[in-house]
Amino acid sequence: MNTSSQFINNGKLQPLVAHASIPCYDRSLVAPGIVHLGLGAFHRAHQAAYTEAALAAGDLRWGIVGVSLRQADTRDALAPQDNLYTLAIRSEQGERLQIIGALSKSLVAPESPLAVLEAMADARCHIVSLTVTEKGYCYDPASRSLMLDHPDIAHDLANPAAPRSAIGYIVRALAMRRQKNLPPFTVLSCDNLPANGVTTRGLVLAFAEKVDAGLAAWIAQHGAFPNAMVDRIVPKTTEEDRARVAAVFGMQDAWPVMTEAFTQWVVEDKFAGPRPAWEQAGVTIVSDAQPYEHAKLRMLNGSHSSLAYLGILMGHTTVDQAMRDDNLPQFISDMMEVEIAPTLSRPGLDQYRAELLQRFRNPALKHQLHQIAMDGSQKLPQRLLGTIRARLDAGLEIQRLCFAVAGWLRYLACSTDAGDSYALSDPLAASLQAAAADVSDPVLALLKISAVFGTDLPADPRFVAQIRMHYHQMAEIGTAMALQELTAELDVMEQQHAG
Ligand code: CS2
Repeated sequence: MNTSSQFINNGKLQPLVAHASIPCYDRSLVAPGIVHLGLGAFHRAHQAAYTEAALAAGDLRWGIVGVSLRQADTRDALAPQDNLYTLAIRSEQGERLQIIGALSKSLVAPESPLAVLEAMADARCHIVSLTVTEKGYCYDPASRSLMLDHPDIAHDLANPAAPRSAIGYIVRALAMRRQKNLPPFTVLSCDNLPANGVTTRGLVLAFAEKVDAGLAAWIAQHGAFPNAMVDRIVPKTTEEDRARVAAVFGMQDAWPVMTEAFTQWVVEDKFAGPRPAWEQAGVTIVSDAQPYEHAKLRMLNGSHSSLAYLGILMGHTTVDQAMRDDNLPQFISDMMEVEIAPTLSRPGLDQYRAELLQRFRNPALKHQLHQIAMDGSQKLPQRLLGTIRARLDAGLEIQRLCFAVAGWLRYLACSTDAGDSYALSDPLAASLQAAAADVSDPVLALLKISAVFGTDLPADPRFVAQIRMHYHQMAEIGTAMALQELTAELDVMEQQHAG
């Protein structure tokens, strides 16, 4: 294996054309049209790839200034290689490599907050996009209201000129633009939140109102926060991935990104100013993204989280491995078909389900269940609990959804059924773990965490009874056996219904 110590950069792209597509435009002419907060792998495999196509089509206004809000690792990896990186698109058929040039600059916010604010307040910047994960919004997941006592929000309200949080940066930069008589940028959330644009708008306005009522009114009147549904599976890059890219190139890429061939982005046509011609790169521009976003959060992410919690308890490691389990794939497929799809309004749900199952089976991705399992407190409300509420309102069965939620409660005890332990990564980890260890009634203690379950679900006897039953069944006979029994029972019930 050739593991040269040379790194890719602008001057070393030509020899790579035999192995990868490379930027075909003059990177030195690109303007900083987008500031992106949250420079993780997902952004680099998704929005940056669409923007790369817009740049390649000749519109050089859309270079991306990527901002890491916490760590320096991405900037440290990418800046020495002129912010170039490899996108490796993997399927069962093989791998396609593309070098992405859309990232013009990478910044680390805690090191240079002013540079970040100046980039956002630059007249050439028209869009501030975000992938800061659910917890980066500093909101209460159940009510989606800004947590004024969140340490980052409290800090930013006290020091608005030197923010830490994404919301603090956005409000400060908008204030700077207003002062400069510039129009606001469009705030484009690309996280898996329900109504991500509307939700972000609510948080930005709640923060702005605390700082300056005039500013809040200006944002409310002129600001734009389109909702968007984003979709592409992006597992964490491993050392093996780096070595593979280096072996092909004969040159290192400090941080390539791995993904699947499938990609989707549905964005509402509600921009405050210009935007890239993303539709020519395959983005679907719509007037209302909600049907897509609901379907994606409930079908894809709901299934993903269920696979993660149940799969981990059963001893699986990756999504494709869990999809080779004897009972899990059928359970997931039935959960989507019988319990989730009827709550949705997007057309083509049968085909969507089939595509999702196919994507989950992709053996080339090695998507770790623990990656999906993290931050469950922030994910469950929109992935599973909203669906449960919709079904309860309609008087419908919630068995499979509750089995998955019970799986999360069991997962919080940090031990697989075989007794292997793991760490819990969740902003509410301390209270979740304390409740999971409650000696008298762990289920009740967990369901009382209102940031996750609200106050309605723990008060609903249908929900509580289902969760209790599955939780105790899993504890007694193990997750695999509990799943097998549930599947057999539901098969009989559903056949009787059909007959
Ligand atoms: C996953 C998502 O990590 C997770 O929670 O469910 O990142 C998922 O892979 C993407 O939303 C797919 O678009």
